[in-house]
Amino acid sequence: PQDLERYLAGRTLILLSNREPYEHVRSEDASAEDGIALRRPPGGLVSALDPTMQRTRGTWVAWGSGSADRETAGEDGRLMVPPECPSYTLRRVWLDDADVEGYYLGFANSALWPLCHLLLQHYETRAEHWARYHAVNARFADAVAEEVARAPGDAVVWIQDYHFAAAPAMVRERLAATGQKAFIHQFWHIPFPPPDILRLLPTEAQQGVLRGMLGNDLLEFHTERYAMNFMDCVAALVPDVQMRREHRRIHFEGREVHVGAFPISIDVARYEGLARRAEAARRAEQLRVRYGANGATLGVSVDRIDYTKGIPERLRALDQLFEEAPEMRECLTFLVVATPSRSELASYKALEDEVLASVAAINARWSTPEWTPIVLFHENIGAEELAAIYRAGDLCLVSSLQDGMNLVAKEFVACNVDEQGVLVLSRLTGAAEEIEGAVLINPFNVDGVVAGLREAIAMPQAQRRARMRAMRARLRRATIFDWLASILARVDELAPPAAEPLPR
Ligand code: ADQ
Repeated sequence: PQDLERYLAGRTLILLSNREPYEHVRSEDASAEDGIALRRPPGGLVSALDPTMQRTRGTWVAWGSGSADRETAGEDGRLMVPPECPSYTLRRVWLDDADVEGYYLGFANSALWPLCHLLLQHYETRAEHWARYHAVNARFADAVAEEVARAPGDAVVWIQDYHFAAAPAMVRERLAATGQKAFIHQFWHIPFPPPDILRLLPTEAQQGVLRGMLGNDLLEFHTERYAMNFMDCVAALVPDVQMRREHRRIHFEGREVHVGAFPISIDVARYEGLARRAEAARRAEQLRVRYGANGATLGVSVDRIDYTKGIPERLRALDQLFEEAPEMRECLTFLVVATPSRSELASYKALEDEVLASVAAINARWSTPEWTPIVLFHENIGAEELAAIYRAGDLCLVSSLQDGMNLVAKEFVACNVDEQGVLVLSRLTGAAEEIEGAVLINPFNVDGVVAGLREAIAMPQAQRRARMRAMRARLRRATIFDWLASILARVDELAPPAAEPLPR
């Protein structure tokens, strides 16, 4: 990853994301100083960006939540991180309960999230939610503009995700008002819907989202399809724009907005390394003996409990499989890793109850004295254990109803070091457009999922190995560091040349 810095020579990166890379939390732990411990949220994005931020000494702006976060930052919300080697600035922005309710749980997660995933039955719109989202985006834009003013050299502002659709135009406005310049770009981690769906937003919010995003110089999506959907929405809903679709370029308010596909990935070497440890081999064997004894197939799935992931649909398919294929009983055990998520929202809580109830019902229906069809790990699992679970799996089922990319599919491939596993993957994920060698399914079609599972279980060893090898070879050539490099290279191409390299 070293050579990433060359793209940033002479420029300072100002990142904006909802989640922060370092979080302070109250802790009873003996090692916690003054009862406060440091937590590094898991996730590929932080692990890819943190080293780059450390080496280029940029600023990361994010939501500071909780009193321990407040106590450890200065008056202005700033602190240097990481604590053991302070090298870049974390700027925390404070939100109150009404902000979280309207901006995060409200507009971001009850309007944009379901609409972008085409799951209209979960869509809810309230004027107050949009108003808060707009106000909170403005507050983050203020913080970003202040950090641009402090940054040495030219600034590159990089905004993450659907929490900040309105922010890019706001940052641009603030910089223009103070005569500052920066290259502004945004990565959108979830799908982008076609115009008929975006039309379901009230006009003010719909215009706020599209015009906000058009404040970017470059917009990055996982796939060409999402990028095209965005261009279609702009063409249909924003007057006075010209576009060159073939060049992925929109002419808006006298500037060019570039759009592109940059499929995200994982730290492949890290996952593979975790899965190759002797401890992971031992744990995988233990799981296989415990749950996949006597040659039974061990299936695995890993998700946050979210209605986009198709967990009830997956359970329905398993139930139907045991019903129609008695020979599968006692021959297939499924390890379902499902961690609660966004539980403050009623629809997520209801889904969690539904998942628990249907696992219990399937187990009550099919269990025998020697066999339990579904084993539920209803918690967040550490990376080491997760790698062992992936390694143990004969098959991994990803059944998302719609998913921007889906990193679980890539993690399973990276961890399947014994090259005996089959990936059964929903066509409705970004990953399905990139990964060749998976058994593709449509989770809405339960019969098709059952057929896909039967195909995976029956697949001859040689074919499994050949497919898994091909998927692994391809994944190694497209890691999260390649993703980051391709985005920074594109920024380097589009941004005005830096005045001169910065001393680091
Ligand atoms: P998510 O919707 O969170 O991400 P995904 O890409 O699958 O979906 O990433 C989930 C991550 O959480 C994976 O790294 C997985 O290992 C981890 N995880 C899930 N359940 C877990 C558990 N029980 N214990 C431990 N870890 C667990 C959003 C978009 C995706 C897009 C990513 C990145 O919705 O489509 O791929 O951002 O852009």
